[in-house]
This record gives sequence, structure tokens and C-alpha cells, in this order.
Amino acid sequence: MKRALITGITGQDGSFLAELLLAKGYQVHGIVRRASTFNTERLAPIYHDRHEAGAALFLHYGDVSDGAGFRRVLDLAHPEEIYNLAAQSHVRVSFDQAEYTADVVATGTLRILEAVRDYAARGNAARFYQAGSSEMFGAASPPQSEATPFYPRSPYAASKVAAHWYSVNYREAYGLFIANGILFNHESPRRGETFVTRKITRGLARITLGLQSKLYLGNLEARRDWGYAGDYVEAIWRILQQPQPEDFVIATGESHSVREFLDLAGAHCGLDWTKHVETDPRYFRPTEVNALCGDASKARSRLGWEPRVSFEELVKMMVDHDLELARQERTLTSAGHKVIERGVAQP
Ligand code: NAP
Ligand code: F7E
Repeated sequence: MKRALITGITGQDGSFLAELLLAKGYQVHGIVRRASTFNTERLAPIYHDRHEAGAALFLHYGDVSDGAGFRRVLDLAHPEEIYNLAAQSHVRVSFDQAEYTADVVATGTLRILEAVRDYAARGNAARFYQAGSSEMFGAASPPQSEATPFYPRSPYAASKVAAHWYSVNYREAYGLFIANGILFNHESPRRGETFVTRKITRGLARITLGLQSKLYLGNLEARRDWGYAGDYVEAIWRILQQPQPEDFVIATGESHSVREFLDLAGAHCGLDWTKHVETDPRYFRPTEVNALCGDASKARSRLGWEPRVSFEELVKMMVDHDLELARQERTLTSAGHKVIERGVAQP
């Protein structure tokens, strides 16, 4: 049984990756931050108590700001593959929490690489995946490929660039199997509710069901290359199965504006979104990334990977999911139950 360790397992990608690896017969270990509330909601469908026969998913408390704790988990889990997905991953928030973002995204990666280097020196060969981002391209003109120079436009993006180059350096300096994925935006019904796609599908679904009247957004003209997270974790796994460690862009090659996303989502709800969406400058970024569109030719030819879910199917999948959530909420409220909010979305 192969063993994998995932940082960021409670996030969107972490939950899809854990599912994929469990289906492939891996024993999966994940690092979970201590929080005062549960942060393991996305893992609930695949988690079994460790006392149950056949349990293959094991969670350990940890934080990438705590190198010593990570080293202990590494020795306990003893993985052959390590996927570093942990991040303060919200670009807008990174402008407000720049030092913290750098500590988790850049220095956090360095802490893990140092631990992996020592793990290897003790005779343990582990393959390492670093979750890079299309945000690293920032202001570079599309289409962006592995050959495109980075031009980061936020503390998040600059931190991901640092993590990328730390990873390249550790690969070259110590001969470790370290590979960077450079993933363009990927979404799903499990996407965090403050990222624009989910904010739109959640908001328009609730407006459709009469649960709210307005949705406040920022820049509607930004263009992104949006794919489906379930497809992208398959690429992540394939990157670590290659004979040599290399870096790969993962993208659909199609780009759409936030406005186009609204058009499709609104149409699927049967709603004229222009009557409900208002602009709030609070959601603008001090420096915006205007247009991203990836060239994933290398991944197509070398990994045999291609996206399966189209943009239209992705929007429909997310809207359908959030309409169902809104229906459940309305059923409860119309029966006189108070709906307990899961949180207050800020950014
Ligand atoms: P996400 O949903 O925001 O998940 C981030 C994960 O990191 C969560 O499990 C979070 O834990 C964890 N985390 C945050 N700070 C941590 C810390 N200090 N120590 C340990 N864990 C910490 O992000 P995602 O969309 O799944 O993305 C996964 C990775 O890919 C991230 O590195 C992201 O930057 C990168 N990426 C994402 C995309 C995309 O479009 N989704 C594209 C390119 C790259 P909590 O659950 O406790 O918050
Ligand atoms: O913004 C615009 C916003 O926050 C997309 C992360 O997973 O993907 C993600 O970063 C666009 C931007 O994603 C709102 O200005 C308009 O141009 O959904 P987002 P992101 O910044 O592209 C990359 C690849 C990552 O690596 C990141 O971790 O939408 N936008 N109005 C808005 N964005 C938000 N969040 N909220 C708005 O109201």
C-alpha cells in the first residue's frame, strides 16, 4: 500500500485528491489545522474512524508555520509521496495579510522542503508536489505556458513564485524528486464561498429562491481560465508518477470573464443577474490580474492529461448544487426553523 501525505487536505483540492488517492488504494495522511470549529467538512464523506477495519485516511494536527510538528508527522506517516497544498490561498486577503501569507505560502513551503531534505538524508525517498498557481504569471500576456516569465501581482502570487523557485532549487541542489504544478483556476461545488465563482453560484441561487436580494461583486471584466477541480487533481497525481520530476502548466486553454460566468449562471437560474448584482470597490484588488489563459500542451502530450468537464458543464454543476442548498435552506425557514449560518463571508 503506497502512503501519501497531504498538507491542505481540508481544502477544495485536498478533499478531491484524498478521494482520488484512496480510490487508487493509497493510505492517505493529512495535516489539519487546529481550529475552534470543525474545518473537516469536505472530508466527512470519506472519513472513517481509525478504529474501524479498513480505515485508510489518517488526520494529524499540523500547521506549515510549525516545522518541528511537521517533521514528527512525516516520521509517523512515512509517505512515499507528499503533496503540499496548504496555503492562505485568497489573493484579495493576501493584500491585507501580506506577512502571514508569505509565512504560510513561501516560508511554509521552505520549512517542508527542509524537512523533506532531511527525510531523504535518512534514506527515505519521497516524491514532492508543490501547488503552484497561474497567479504567478500575473501581468504576463496570455497564453501562458511553462516558458512564460513570472510577473506576480499580489503578495500571494509573489509568495507562490518564491515557493516555486525554492522547489526548483531543492530539486537541483539535492537531487530530490520535486515537481511544480502551475494550475490555472479550478472550481467545483466544494470551492470556498468567497472565491468569485462560488460566490456567484451561491448568491444567484439564493436570490432565485428569494433568500437574498443583492450580490455585491468587484471587477467583472477580469478573465480566467476556469476548469473543474476533479480533473485537476488527476493531473497533480500524474505529475508525481513521471520518470523525472518536471514542472507542468495545467489549464483548459479557454478564457472567460467574470461577466460571462454571471451570464451562464444567471441563465441557468432563469434570472436576470443585472437586476441583482452591484459593484462594491471593496472587492477590487490594488493590482489586478486581468487575463489568464493557459497553454497546457506539455501536460497533454507528456501526462496524457486533458480536462473532461467543460466551462458550461462546470457552471451548471455549481449552480445545480447551490440551488439544492438554497432549496434546503428555504424548506427549513418556511417550516419555521432558524437556519444557522455556517459563517459570515467577508472578502
Ligand atoms: P483552499 O480550499 O483555500 O485550501 C487551502 C488549504 O490549506 C486548507 O486545507 C487550509 O486549511 C490549509 N491551510 C491554510 N493555512 C494553513 C497553514 N498555516 N498550515 C496548514 N494548512 C493550512 O485551496 P484550494 O483551492 O484547495 O487550493 C489548494 C492549493 O492549490 C493551494 O496551495 C492554492 O494556493 C493552490 N492553487 C489553487 C488553485 C485553485 O484555483 N483552486 C489554483 C492554483 C493553485 P483550513 O481548511 O483549515 O483553512
Ligand atoms: O477571483 C474577480 C477578481 O478570488 C477571480 C485562487 O484559488 O485562483 C484563485 O485566485 C477574479 C479576480 O480567484 C469578485 O478580481 C470580481 O479577477 O475567484 P477569485 P483568483 O484571484 O483568480 C488562483 C489560480 C489561485 O491560485 C488562488 O489561490 O474575479 N472578482 N468580483 C472577484 N473575486 C472575488 N473573490 N470576489 C468578488 O466579489
